[in-house]
Parts: sequence; structure tokens; C-alpha cells
Amino acid sequence: PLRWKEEVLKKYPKKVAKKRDKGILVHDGEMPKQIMANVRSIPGIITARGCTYAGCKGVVLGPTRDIINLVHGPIGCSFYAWLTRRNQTLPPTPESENFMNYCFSTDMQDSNIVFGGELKLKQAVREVFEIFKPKSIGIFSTCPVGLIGDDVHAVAREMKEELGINIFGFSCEGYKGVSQSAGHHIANNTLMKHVIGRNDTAPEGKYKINMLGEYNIGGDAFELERIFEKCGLTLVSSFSGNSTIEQFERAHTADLNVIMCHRSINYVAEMMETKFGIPWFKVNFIGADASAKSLRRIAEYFEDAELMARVEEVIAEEMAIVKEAIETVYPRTTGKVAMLFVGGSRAHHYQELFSELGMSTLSAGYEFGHRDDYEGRRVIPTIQVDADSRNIEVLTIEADETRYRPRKTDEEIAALNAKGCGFGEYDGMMADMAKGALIIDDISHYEMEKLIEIYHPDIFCAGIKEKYCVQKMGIPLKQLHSYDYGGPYAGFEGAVNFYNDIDMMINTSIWKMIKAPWQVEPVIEAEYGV
Ligand code: CFM
Ligand code: HCA
Repeated sequence: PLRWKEEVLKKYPKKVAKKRDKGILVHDGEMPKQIMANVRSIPGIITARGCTYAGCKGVVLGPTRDIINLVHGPIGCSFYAWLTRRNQTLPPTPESENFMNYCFSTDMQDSNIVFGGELKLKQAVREVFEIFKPKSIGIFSTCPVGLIGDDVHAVAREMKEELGINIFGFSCEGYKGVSQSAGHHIANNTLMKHVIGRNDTAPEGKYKINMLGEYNIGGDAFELERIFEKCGLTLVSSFSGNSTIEQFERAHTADLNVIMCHRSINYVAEMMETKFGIPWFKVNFIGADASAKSLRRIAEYFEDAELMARVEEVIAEEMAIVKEAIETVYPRTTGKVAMLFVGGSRAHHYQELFSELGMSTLSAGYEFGHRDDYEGRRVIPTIQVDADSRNIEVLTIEADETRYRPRKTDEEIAALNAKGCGFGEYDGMMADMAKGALIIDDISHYEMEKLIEIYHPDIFCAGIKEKYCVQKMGIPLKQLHSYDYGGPYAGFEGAVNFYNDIDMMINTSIWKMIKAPWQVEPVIEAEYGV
């Protein structure tokens, strides 16, 4: 891996090499090791990253079915984000509100750019209200909105007054940050300011949790809902897979926040703890063992023998099916090598599923994770705040005067921590990776090609932009964003789906029929270990 890195950096201009050097780490097994992350991509490099608007509108708010997501901008921003993320939803009845199939946009024209687009935006809000009578409308800013200075927040306030429903704006212009990640933060802030805590009626249930950072891609949230229900847990709200605005409004009535995707939603968890006294911990429902562990920690939290017993029963029942599935595929998958380059959490989580298949992860990285997603939250105080991150508002949150209610005493938290609950902690990806692994932040296309050329992994995991380039190199690519239109992969049934899909992908005879570039022109190489 050290030689690989050297070879790659040699090809870059000096300044570029100097920067990329800090974003590529050869893991020496010692923690913590510093990686450079959440910084601007280098112009001219092909990056897989998306924009701030994508992170806010597409990722965090997109999966909620009954908020109308009105995009203020040229039509392309809406059109290319229309149903592309595979966040599923299941309204309780066919008559229930579901706006997810629609694409709402102000369709800004040249004249709006020159003379301002606020009037058009107001008209669009009125029109969408007239037609759909929604409970709520979110207005999302695209790049030109910030450039010309349209005030979406003022329009939202005025329209809220006029129409009497909850209307809020997002300053999530694409350029606001270095990636989608800034959009997550902006979405978190707006949810906190305008939505969470507006409805004090708590749903029935003894063990009430919120699930944060699970977006129901490929039906993952459906599988988790099935498991929670079987265990007797009440899901008050989900941020934001298969969710409604009402869930968000009463999220503060839950007694525990569990976080799946740390990157996209840790801000809400932190703010809810400060404001309402709800503790949080990180869970992982990607991988059958990880799912079992996460369920046990949730049961531990409620300190209730009945719940613990029920959770054990569920795990035993589910694991019987998982074990059967793994025994069939394991001989065909064990020893194979995977590489994962995805967003800000899956490149970590999916290593768990691969290790259940007996596969190792030789290289992994996030598109837009921060240092804490790699090195663990303990490094947060040492992260340098640069001009780009300073651009994103950090809300000052205080304990709610009437509704702050610590769910556990400090002693109880300490006792539960001693049992491994891990409140407020996330150790990051690197803690779980083997010595000698290559960790690459915001991988460039060139680096990706070089990884494949030198290491010939058995499977490469990334997104649609990478898929066909990689497959043309003779390596199967599994999309870990859209799941290649399969899934669910979360929970127990999801793990079984994943085992079967990966087995099928890496063992299909098609890969033996194409000649990869290194088979046409064989090269002598390969050196494993540091
Ligand atoms: Fe979180 Fe996500 Fe991800 Fe993400 Fe995304 Fe996604 Fe992703 Mo695509 S919220 S960071 S911004 S787990 S859309 S559901 S798959 S890049 S790894
Ligand atoms: C986004 C969405 C995306 C893109 C996936 C891909 C997703 O970043 O705006 O590149 O294949 O999961 O749909 O991450």
C-alpha cells in the first residue's frame, strides 16, 4: 500500500500531490491517525461528490412523504434529483398524503435571475397549497438563489402567515459547502428550528425510540420497523426513512435516539440531547451480528428484563435463518477482497457484512465524511474550522424551559456506559480496519483506476458514476447507494439478501468471459501488507 500511494502521488503535480498525500492513509493499526477530510476537492480531479442542495433536499428531507419539497431554482436541480435516491415510503392508506413522486420547482428563468425570483416563489407556494393542501412546505435554495440574493426565509415567513401552515426555507445552495455534508447540517438546523418539538402528544408505548440517519433506501427502514415491532419497541420518529412531519414534530417524546448514519444527522441528536434531555448512541443495523448487538444495547438502555428477554428471543429466531444462509454462501465468498467508496457512513457499515461473508476490506473511504467518521468523535475538538465549515451556521441550543427532562441520571449513564452502551460515542471507520488497509478520502477517478489495476479486488463498491467504468475493467461493482435496485440490506432479512446478492455477483461466470486489461497485457506486481 505504501508503494501504491507513492506511485499514485508521483503522477500528480506537486501541489496536488501534497494535498492528496494527507487524504490517503496506510493504516498502521495504531490509533488515532490523522486524515485530511471535509476539505475542497481539487479542481480538475474527478470526484464522486455531490452538492449541498443534494445533501439537504435529496438526502435528509427527501424521504419524508408529506412535506412538499419545493425547489427554488432552474428546473435541472429538481429534475435530476427526481426519484433518483430510492428512498421508499409506505403511506398507511392509499388516500394518505404522499408527495414523494412529484417534482416541485419554481423553474427559474433568465428573467428571474435578472429581476429576482421571490415573486415567482410566492406564486409557486400559493399554487402548490391550492392544489395539494399540504400540512407543510419546505423551500430549497439552489445556487442562483444565493447568488442573486432571493430571501427564501422571508418568503417562507410571509407565506406561513398567509396560508397558516408550517413553511420553512433552507439556504442549501449547492456551493454552500464542499459537499453534501454541509446540506445535512443545514437540514438538521432547520428541522430543529422549525419542526422538532411542535407537538407534545406522545405515541403509546413502553420503550420509545427515534431512529436517526436511516433513509429507507431499498426498504431498509421497513425491515427495521419489522424488527422493532417484533421486539416491542415503539418507533416515535424516523429521520427520515418512511417518515411524516408529525413524527418529527413529536420526536422529543421519545426516550432514546439511536443513530445509524452518524455523518448526516449527529447534529440533531446532539441538539435534542441539550434541549430535551434525550441521550443518544450510535447503532449499526448493517450486518446480522451488528444488528443483534444494537438491539441488545437498546434493551440494555431500558433496563427492563421483559424487553431483554424478548430481544433475545427475536435474535435467536432471526439468527437461525441468517446462519442457514451464511453457511450456503460462505465457502464461495470467504477469502475474497472488497473495496468500498461511498458517502459518509456506508463505507464503514458494509465492511461488517463483508466480514460476515469471510471477505476482507483492503481499501475504503468516504466521499464526504469528516475526520470523526474516520478517526472517532474523540478528535472533534482538534478539528480545524476552516472558511468552508465556518460558512455553516452552528445553532446555540439551550435546555427547553418546560420540556427538558433528562431520561437517565449521570450515575445511570455511567453504569450503562460501563456495560457498553457508548453514549455520544462513535469510533469511526478506521478503528475497525485491518493493518495495511488503504484509507482514501474523496477518492479521485484516477486513484480508483489505480487501485483496481494493482489490486484486482473481487468486488468494488461505489455508485452509479463509477459502476460501468469499473465493470469495464472486469471487476463487479456493487452500488451501495441504490443497492443496484435490490435490497433491503439492513437487519436480518437484509443481511440474507446481501449475502445472496454478493455471492451471485462475484461468482457469476460473466467475469470469466471478459478479459480484464491486465489479462490482455499481464504485469508482474502485487505486494500485500505495509
Ligand atoms: Fe448517510 Fe445515507 Fe451515507 Fe449520506 Fe448519501 Fe445515501 Fe450514501 Mo448516497 S445519508 S452518508 S449523503 S448513509 S445518499 S442514504 S447512499 S452517499 S453512504
Ligand atoms: C447524492 C445521492 C446519492 C448518489 C448515488 C450515486 C444516492 O449524493 O446526491 O452516486 O450513485 O445515494 O442516491 O449519494
